[in-house]
Amino acid sequence: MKTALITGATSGIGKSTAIEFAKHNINLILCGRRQDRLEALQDELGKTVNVHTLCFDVRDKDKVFSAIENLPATFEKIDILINNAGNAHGLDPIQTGDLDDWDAMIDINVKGLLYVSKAIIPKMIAAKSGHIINIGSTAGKEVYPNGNIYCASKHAVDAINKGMRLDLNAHRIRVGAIHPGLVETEFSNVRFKNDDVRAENVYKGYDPLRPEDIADIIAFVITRPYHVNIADLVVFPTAQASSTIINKNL
Ligand code: NDP
Ligand code: 8X3
Repeated sequence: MKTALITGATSGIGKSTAIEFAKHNINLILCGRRQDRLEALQDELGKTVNVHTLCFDVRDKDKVFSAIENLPATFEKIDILINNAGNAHGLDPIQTGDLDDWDAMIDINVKGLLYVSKAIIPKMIAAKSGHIINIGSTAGKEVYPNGNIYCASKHAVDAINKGMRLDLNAHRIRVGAIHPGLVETEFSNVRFKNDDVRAENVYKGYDPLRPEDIADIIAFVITRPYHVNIADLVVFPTAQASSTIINKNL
């Protein structure tokens, strides 16, 4: 049986991916900061597969490394890494953007992804196999008004994904990114700091992607034969053509 480590497993895309992977009999290492949610998922999915939980903030370099270095023996070999933890914080013009929001996005979406990857890649190199999926965003392919630093963080994920694929090619490790458009999760609640009405409005008037849609695609990607590496995949809801063109009349 394979083992997958999923960051940001407590909500949205990460949680749906954990549920989908359990259906594929993949053992799970589930990560996030909300211990109660990790425990609830462990109770639910532990009926089907082996589940280990790691509660850490991806910004905390020491905790990331010590958690991954001290995994129980049965979870030491990680076949699949889903680098998913991340969020937008704020939606402000560059001239009025909040410095703490900028720090959060760069530290979580970029540096956190790097810390987790750096802790796991040596294990994959030693095993001469592994599959890393980086969750980017359409915000990593284009820049939209007021998206500035979130878009920059996701452009960084796009570049890191390409760099990982080049450097890990000699080690037989598969690397690819999935770049979703609008997915209804807790993403906008976080972006708008729990202004739930504003968050709900983001997804009103059209049919957005659901986290299960992305989980389904991730499951497809990881179940291809080993010689197939899906390198880069952009997924919009049908109603969306770009970050700013959304057809609310479908
Ligand atoms: P959610 O807010 O629903 O989930 C975000 C997850 O990331 C949570 O599990 C959260 O867990 C975790 N997380 C956030 N900050 C940290 C941190 N500092 N340390 C550890 N874990 C953290 O959003 P989504 O599911 O939508 O987002 C998942 C990924 O998908 C993100 O990278 C996002 O940028 C990307 N994405 C989302 C899109 C969307 O429209 N929703 C579109 C394109 C990409 P906890 O709070 O428990 O730590
Ligand atoms: C999330 C999608 O358009 O809100 O990455 O940036 S968007």
